[in-house]
Amino acid sequence: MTKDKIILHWLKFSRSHRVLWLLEELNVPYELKLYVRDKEYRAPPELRKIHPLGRSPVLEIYPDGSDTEEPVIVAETGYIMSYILENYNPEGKLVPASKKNQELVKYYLYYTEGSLQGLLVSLLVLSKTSERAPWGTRTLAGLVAKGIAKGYYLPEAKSNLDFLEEQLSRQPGGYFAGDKLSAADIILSFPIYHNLFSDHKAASERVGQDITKLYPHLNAWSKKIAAEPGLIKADEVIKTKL
Ligand SMILES: N[C@@H](CCC(=O)N[C@@H](CS)C(=O)NCC(=O)O)C(=O)O
Repeated sequence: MTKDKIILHWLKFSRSHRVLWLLEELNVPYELKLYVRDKEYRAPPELRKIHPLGRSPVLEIYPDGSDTEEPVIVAETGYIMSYILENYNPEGKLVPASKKNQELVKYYLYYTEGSLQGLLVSLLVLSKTSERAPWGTRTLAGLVAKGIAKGYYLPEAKSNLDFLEEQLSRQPGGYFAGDKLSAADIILSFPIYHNLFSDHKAASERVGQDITKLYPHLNAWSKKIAAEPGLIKADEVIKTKL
């Protein structure tokens, strides 16, 4: 077991839950620092003391538990997850057996935040346009935002979901990289399960089609993810602390 003191800076309703899940899955000891969003849905300013971008997740690591040394700060979910797997996973848990699937996991660790997540965040931001626009301009602002979403972000998001559906349909085990849970599934859980399929009715309305019918493999995978013991444990950990 590592002697490093690992602090996870976890923000409510955020991508940081995946890091908590991974730490639980690997039985890595950690401390939690919890943050709640303000009324503008932003992270509190204290997070900027840990990393200048003020985002979550962030890990603050004290090598060998020493409080006197400068901590190692690790940001960006994909990098954080690689860092944990490389440094705190001597038994190689969650690592797929084949080289091909190991490479696929790496791909998804980059892809999820690099290509997919930004599209979903942009759609969310655009959907708030009319309520944020000055009074009197709301209808027009809403129409412009809808036009941008329809003209670019929605087709791009759909093309990514088509791609993921196709990728998953080629995996007989029903996971993204092989026949068991891997870090690929954990990182994809936020955009696919939490953002879309956990409230598939709302997501279907935004997409304009029933996403459970459009993406049956992603739907079945989401149900499996919801029942994953590591995710359930991570949810429980938070429930006791919030
Ligand atoms: N690409 C970063 C994104 C981190 C990020 O933007 N996190 C959001 C939560 S989902 C955040 O901290 N938002 C705070 C804010 O917008 O004030 C990652 O993968 O970790």
